[in-house]
Amino acid sequence: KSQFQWDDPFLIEDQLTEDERMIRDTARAYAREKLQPRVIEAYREEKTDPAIFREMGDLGLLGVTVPETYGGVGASYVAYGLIAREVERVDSGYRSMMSVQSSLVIHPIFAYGSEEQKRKYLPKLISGEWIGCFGLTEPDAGSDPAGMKTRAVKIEGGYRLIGSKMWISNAPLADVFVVWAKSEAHGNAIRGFVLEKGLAGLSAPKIVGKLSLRASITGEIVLDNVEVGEEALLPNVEGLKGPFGCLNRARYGISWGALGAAEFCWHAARQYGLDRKQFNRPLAQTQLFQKKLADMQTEIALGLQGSLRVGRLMDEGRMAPEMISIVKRNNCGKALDIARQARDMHGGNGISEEYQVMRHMLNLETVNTYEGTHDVHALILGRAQTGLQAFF
Ligand code: TGC
Ligand code: FAD
Repeated sequence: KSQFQWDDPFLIEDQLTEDERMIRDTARAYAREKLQPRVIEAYREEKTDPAIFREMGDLGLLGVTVPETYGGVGASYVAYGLIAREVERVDSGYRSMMSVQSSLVIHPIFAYGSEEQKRKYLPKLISGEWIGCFGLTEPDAGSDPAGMKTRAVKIEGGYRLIGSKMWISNAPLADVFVVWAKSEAHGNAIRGFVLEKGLAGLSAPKIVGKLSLRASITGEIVLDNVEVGEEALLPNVEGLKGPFGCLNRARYGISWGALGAAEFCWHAARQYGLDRKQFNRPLAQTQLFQKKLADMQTEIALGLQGSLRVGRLMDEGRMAPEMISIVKRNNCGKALDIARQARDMHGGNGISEEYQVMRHMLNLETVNTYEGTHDVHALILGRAQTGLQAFF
């Protein structure tokens, strides 16, 4: 009989390549040594350290899937998922910073940009010298981005952008803004624009008072008649499939990341149950406690296997977005349940910052909401199997 490995029941480790393990180990060491020591204070004080981008860039953890020509390492999507898992084991906010930079800023410039845009922006974004953000959501258009009001008006030699974006990760620190707007010159189709910090009329005020994802800065983007040249337009995509092509990648990464946070909570609950005695025996020696641990182990093992499969299909060019809806939705929902259980299993200590499970729980509320809410992904999957759209 083979040995059962409680913390890797389906032997995910065996299913990775040597390169993937190497990248994962780099991310794991970085997360443990550099992110973990700063996260408790960063969360309490609602502070985001911009140096994190440079640190990640130096280790090759940003834009990993981009080929070497533009500064990446041409790694697999599985490797990208593994980075998300390790970073989010520490904090969802840090994974958010990484995934926005990699999937929502580097990817659209790589996939839809001109050669000049790629040469100008990619190396500096991949090294972390420049910080990027992605503006799709608006105050009145969240789950329904087609309802956006931001517009691009044609002017001589370029465009004037008018509108505002809401809940934008990294925005107050950003040097580069990928912004989506309806362009009058393109029949009102949604088009992407790459803007740079310092443009007249462009500002990104910080949103304060978040009770979730406090280590990752979030802002608005205000576009008050921002004038840009023709070279700011992403030339190679038109319509919602532009931003969705980026979201596919970020959502996939989140499916791994959320399970990293869940693994932290599961391991913490297990250890707490082994260490703490009530009624003269370890909490871990009670049936209820063990059932909760078994549920956590099961959901995490199944979830990781699902994300790995979707990653392999992405690498083979056989990904359908609905596959990503399954793993984003399920893994975020399960991770949130696991974090809530782990919080409870720590008793009173569970609400203390020192034990960290409550921070993960609060973060996962956001992770379950952004990049398509749990229910929006259900509707995507419902539509795909009935042929009937139930959004409106
Ligand atoms: P629909 O009619 O379904 O599609 C419009 C066009 O888009 C194409 N498309 C996709 N293309 C690629 N990948 C996908 N996943 C795609 N989904 C749709 C589609 O083929 C069509 O193309 P075409 O050429 O025929 O025009 O659009 P809809 O308006 O009915 O959409 C409905 C819905 C609900 C599926 C969609 O709007 C949705 O997913 N809403 C959720 C919005 C969302 O996820 N926002 C995320 C904002 S960014 C963010 O949260 C970052 S947080 C990051 C962090 O900090 O980590
Ligand atoms: P709404 O769309 O108003 O949804 C409210 C509720 O209604 C949800 O429960 C939803 O599931 C439900 N609902 C909506 N439509 C339907 C329907 N048809 N049927 C049934 N139920 C429905 N966006 C960006 O563009 N870039 C970013 O970097 C970014 N970062 C973020 C960071 C944070 C911390 C947060 C909180 C959000 C971020 N977002 C970002 C925005 C995020 O993507 C949106 O919050 C999300 O898409 C949901 O939109 P909404 O908040 O407008 O909620």
